[in-house]
Amino acid sequence: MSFTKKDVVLTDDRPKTLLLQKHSDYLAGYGLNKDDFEYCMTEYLRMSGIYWTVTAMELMGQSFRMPKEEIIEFISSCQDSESGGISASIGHDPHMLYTLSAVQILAIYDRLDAIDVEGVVRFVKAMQQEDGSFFGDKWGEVDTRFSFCAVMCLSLLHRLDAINVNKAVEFVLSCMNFDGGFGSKPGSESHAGLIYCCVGTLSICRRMDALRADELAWWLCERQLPSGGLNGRPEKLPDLCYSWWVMSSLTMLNRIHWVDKKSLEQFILACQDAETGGFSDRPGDITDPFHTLFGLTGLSLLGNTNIKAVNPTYCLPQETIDRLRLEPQVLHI
Ligand code: GRG
Repeated sequence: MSFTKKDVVLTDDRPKTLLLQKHSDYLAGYGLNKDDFEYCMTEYLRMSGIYWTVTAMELMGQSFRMPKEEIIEFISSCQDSESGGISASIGHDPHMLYTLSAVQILAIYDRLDAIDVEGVVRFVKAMQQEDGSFFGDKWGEVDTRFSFCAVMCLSLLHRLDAINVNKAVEFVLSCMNFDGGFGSKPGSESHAGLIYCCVGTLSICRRMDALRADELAWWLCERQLPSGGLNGRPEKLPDLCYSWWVMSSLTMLNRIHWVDKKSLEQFILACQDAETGGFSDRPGDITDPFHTLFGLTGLSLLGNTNIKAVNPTYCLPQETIDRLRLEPQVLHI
């Protein structure tokens, strides 16, 4: 019996070099027409969309093309004065995901003074539950993504002391599975996106010692398919964004060399669109800012020197992390 993995084929007409200028033009033009259908349909995640774009432009050295003051003004109008949390767009409900994106953008811009920092701290603290987990918002969904949002957000504000860090770590560790991976809550299937969140939480809280590093890294490197691309869990197609979720985790685990870097690089380059600019999930699909960021960050982790260094824990330019004097933990063995 033979087993074939679900995969894609990289045809010879796909791009093989990095098209930086195209990506800068694509992102600079994205959202210029506020009536555009795709732009309107993504209002519910606008704050994260701005984070993906601002970070990608920074990493390409193209930040001067972004309307910085307009973005800062927008972020401050999205903060809810009562709860202190930040929403995806004006008039939406505050949520941990968008609070983190807003803080990340302001960290890049060195403009954390533009929001009520104590309000953000109050919001994040109020989301922590008795078992150490975090709600995403007042409606009470629990997910390891929100644990990561909480600790990353507070660490960028130098206010990790506001929550019970030991309990936050304890909850994340209760989500560890038999394969060394993590899911969204205790007993949930291991998934590379959630593994990034859990490893990132432990990196910020400096508890990387609690991981089963070899087992976890083995599971992560098994995500690579014959095309060179990575999937997020067994039996799934490759998706460019796992070049970030998997490779950032392996970088924090100091085991990035367990993946075939050359074939992953070829897969990432093949996901570029030579006409429109930007990257897509798989070769030939429509591009978007989310995959454009993770294509660039994936290449940065692989050592491409045309892109600035990205920090594997924070998914922010390393220069931002250095300026804030943050020291996320990376395994040395
Ligand atoms: C600072 C970069 C950064 C992120 C903040 C929100 C968050 C923290 C992390 C999200 C991690 C995550 C869950 C990523 C997965 C995203 C994704 C492609 C989900 C799709 O799920 P499925 O089931 O995908 O459709 P597969 O590939 O398994 O079919």
